[in-house]
Amino acid sequence: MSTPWADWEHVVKLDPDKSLAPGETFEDVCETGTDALEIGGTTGMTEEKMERVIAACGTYDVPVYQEPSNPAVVVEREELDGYLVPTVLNAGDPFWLAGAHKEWVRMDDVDWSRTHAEGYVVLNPEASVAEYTEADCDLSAEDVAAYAEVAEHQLGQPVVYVEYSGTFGDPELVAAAADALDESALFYGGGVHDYETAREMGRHADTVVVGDLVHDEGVDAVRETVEGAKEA
Ligand code: 1GP
Repeated sequence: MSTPWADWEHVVKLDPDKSLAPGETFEDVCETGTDALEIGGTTGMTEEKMERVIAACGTYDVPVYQEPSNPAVVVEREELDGYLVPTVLNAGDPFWLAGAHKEWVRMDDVDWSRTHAEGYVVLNPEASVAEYTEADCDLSAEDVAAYAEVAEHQLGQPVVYVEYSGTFGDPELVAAAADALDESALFYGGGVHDYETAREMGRHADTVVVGDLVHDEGVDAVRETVEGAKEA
């Protein structure tokens, strides 16, 4: 199995429903030193918005992956290196475990050779992804570790994603997930906003994902997080 994320220490997640910081371009984002771009967002997504961002990012020397939040926004474009497709392990609504995926397979001719599963554990109850999926965020470190083990060994998912979108998470829970994994990679995302926060989570996670910061603060702040993740 190919594992393109094996060397990723830092990823920028671009939300096509949000704009970049004033005066900045996608080229600037690609020059921060980040290892890959994930294009995805939970709300307000359309195929057109996805296509616009993917087309704009695809001309630089950074891999571009789509992370679709629902089957209707999956796009096929030559600029894409592949798809990172979430399942939400602690979703209250099973649609987000396999239902959305079933609809996708019915609609599209899925290119499985470029499609990789991410097992999400959603932990910020205030985040729209938590509301959307009715996630049970009231989890202990042991719960998170157990979900990580299920993702790897029961479901065969090559990536486990501890998701605190919008807030900085509990490093102990991230460490517990890391300890539970053998081969699968651990992504962490949520509230990473400077060198220290990136370094802290980078000590536990294989890959640190930065989202809002690129839209709210811009590329100088993102560059600091790249350094933090890489020096962890
Ligand atoms: C969101 O995990 C990512 O899916 C990043 O979170 O926007 O809080 O950086 P932030």
